[in-house]
Amino acid sequence: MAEFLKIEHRDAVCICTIAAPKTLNALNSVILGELNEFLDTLDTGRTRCLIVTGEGEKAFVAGADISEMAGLNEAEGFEFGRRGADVFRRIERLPIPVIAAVNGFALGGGCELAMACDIRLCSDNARFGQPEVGLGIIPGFSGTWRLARIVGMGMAKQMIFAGKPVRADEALRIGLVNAVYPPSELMDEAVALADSICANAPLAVAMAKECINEEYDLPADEAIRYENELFGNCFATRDQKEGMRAFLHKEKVAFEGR
Ligand code: CO8
Repeated sequence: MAEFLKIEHRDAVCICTIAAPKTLNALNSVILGELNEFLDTLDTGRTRCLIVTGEGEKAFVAGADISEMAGLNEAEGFEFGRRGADVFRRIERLPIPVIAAVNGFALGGGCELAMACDIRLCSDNARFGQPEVGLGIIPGFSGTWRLARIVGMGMAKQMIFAGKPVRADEALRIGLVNAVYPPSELMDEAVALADSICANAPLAVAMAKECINEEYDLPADEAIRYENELFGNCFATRDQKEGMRAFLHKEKVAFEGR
């Protein structure tokens, strides 16, 4: 039984809530371990979309736990960073889409967690930032890598060097989030988006995610070949046969993920 994670299943949607309210959901090594265990047991056949959020209305995740990091030596700092980065990479590579519902502060490791998700939605009171240099460290859960890919080098460097958080409207403007909602509507909107994803062919969604992730760093011709390969693979699935048959017969389709 997890101490800091609340897991709820709503049909094919799973909601994972980080719940450490005393520290605004800051990530300590116990939470990182619980996230790993959750990913070990997540059935991505049954669950077709995952939503990650934080408990309460104030914070998504206010960073890595500063009280735990304060006494670390160099080797321990390396290890703590590696553990967080590994969990976040697992989230990024899940064969199902992951939506971050950012309900308040997403600072440091919290912003990095949101960035490891495929899609970010936020409440209008959200704040995103990488304030690490103000603590004498750099982003350590792959923020230097992901932020530049999402918002571009210039804005990533400004956010990381100045450490000043951006508000929800600015996060929307720079493409760090896809949409901003009143706090009371955020989860309903996240679930509605998840439901619309779940209605589509799961293997096709998984292959589309893999293509977008893996092709990003490939030279153009290799990337195009990669997509071509997976496009061909779609035609070996029942979902493709059933989806196209249903379209041609003007019927609704319930994809099986086969
Ligand atoms: N770690 C530990 N405790 C925290 C954290 C945190 N990141 N954030 C908040 N808390 C605690 C506070 O200490 C406070 O505890 P207490 O009630 O016992 O005093 C409680 O949560 C409530 O916080 P505040 O009283 O500060 O609430 P405010 O509304 O005044 O401020 C803020 C909210 C602005 C979010 C403020 O709490 C804050 O600035 N928090 C720290 C944000 C931050 O710097 N985050 C980045 C941390 S570094 C990081 O994430 C690095 C990731 C990579 C790690 C690599 C490892 C090697």
